[in-house]
Amino acid sequence: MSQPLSHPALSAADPELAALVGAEEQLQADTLRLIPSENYVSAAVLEATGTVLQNKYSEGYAGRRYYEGQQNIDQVETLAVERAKAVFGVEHANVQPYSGSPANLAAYLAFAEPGDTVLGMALPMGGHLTHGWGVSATGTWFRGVQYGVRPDSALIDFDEVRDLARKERPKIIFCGGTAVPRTIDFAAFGEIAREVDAVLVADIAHIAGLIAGGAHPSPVPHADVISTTTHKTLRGPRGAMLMSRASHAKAVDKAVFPGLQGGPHNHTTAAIAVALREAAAPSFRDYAHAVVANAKALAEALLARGYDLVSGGTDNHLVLIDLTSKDVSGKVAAKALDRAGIVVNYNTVPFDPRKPFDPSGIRIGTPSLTSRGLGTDRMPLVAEWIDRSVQAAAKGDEDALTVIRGEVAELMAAYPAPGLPTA
Ligand code: DSN
Repeated sequence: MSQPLSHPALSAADPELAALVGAEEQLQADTLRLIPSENYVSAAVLEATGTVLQNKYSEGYAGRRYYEGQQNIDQVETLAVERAKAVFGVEHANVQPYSGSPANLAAYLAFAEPGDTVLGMALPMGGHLTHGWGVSATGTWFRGVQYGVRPDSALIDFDEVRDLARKERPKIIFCGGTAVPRTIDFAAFGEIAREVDAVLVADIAHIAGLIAGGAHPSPVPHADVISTTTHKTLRGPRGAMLMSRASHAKAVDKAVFPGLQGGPHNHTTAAIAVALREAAAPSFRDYAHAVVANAKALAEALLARGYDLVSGGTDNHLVLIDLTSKDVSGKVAAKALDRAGIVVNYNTVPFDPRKPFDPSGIRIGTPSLTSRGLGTDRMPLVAEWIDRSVQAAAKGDEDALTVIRGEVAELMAAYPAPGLPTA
């Protein structure tokens, strides 16, 4: 069983807050974390985020700052930039965006004017808010046109994407999303974007680690700009990057600073550099392939138990379960799973007749459990726990959930999580 980190200074200065941090460490140690956008960072990445680099202001870019005292910070940022370029094989990298939404907003600022048309995947079909969805600033300040998936296969309908692009002539096309269980065909998107003279932004936030580890095709030959967070499959700190061809470097940099942001978060930049060094190691390739192998094994085990999976399975780290046939809503199931020590999020499924706040599906993924070292042999047990929890949710059987929670904690104790202390 894990013990809370001591955090001596924090405990002395603010015991109330230190206790919450300790409780979160315990929760992350004891539970089976299946949210596909989450992970466990290494102790080295954690340490980098807690350094004095956070004390420093550095508006500008290495060698071109508006504040003095950048002797070390310039080198930190240059390391992160060069490592990003090497890991992803890109000509330009900007490591300053605070997170994924600001990174995407910078792409709008760089390549479109307010009121321009942008084409992105609809949120309920698996896209992201910032791909032009109505409630987001990107769908308010820009004219968002949205594509979806085919009703029969739940795969992206490229005929629809091409037709919309020809008709609407978007300035920007976004590909990628938050609930897409299948390989993104960057080449197909690139061809459409070139035909209509649009800038193609590949949002690889979910799959950046898989791309870095060679477990998903790279968008590099096809996309003009690549946007990613750094904390999902890439296993870095909470942050983001924008990468591009050299010809777009100036526009990207100007949009991030001074267009949208002030000083970069230098402690985050340092941790991004550490994560990218880890991503360049051979063991990261094993991790990336294991994430996918685990997701496929988990999908198979769920199918064998009669679960309906959006698109029938997965090619990546993510599985979207449609619970309609199980007579339990996504929200009820997610909350029951949480009580059983299995952490997921409820999610819409394509063409969901239910509302986003209580949709038909749950979204699960394998990055966190893979980082703890669980392999495909454990996925039938994970599927069994999910199945028993969903059945317990349908029956309101709290005792069953308590039993599962104990079983989960026992197995998790055998797989210490990176960055968390072990007894
Ligand atoms: N919140 C992220 C996710 O969970 O996929 C997307 O921004």
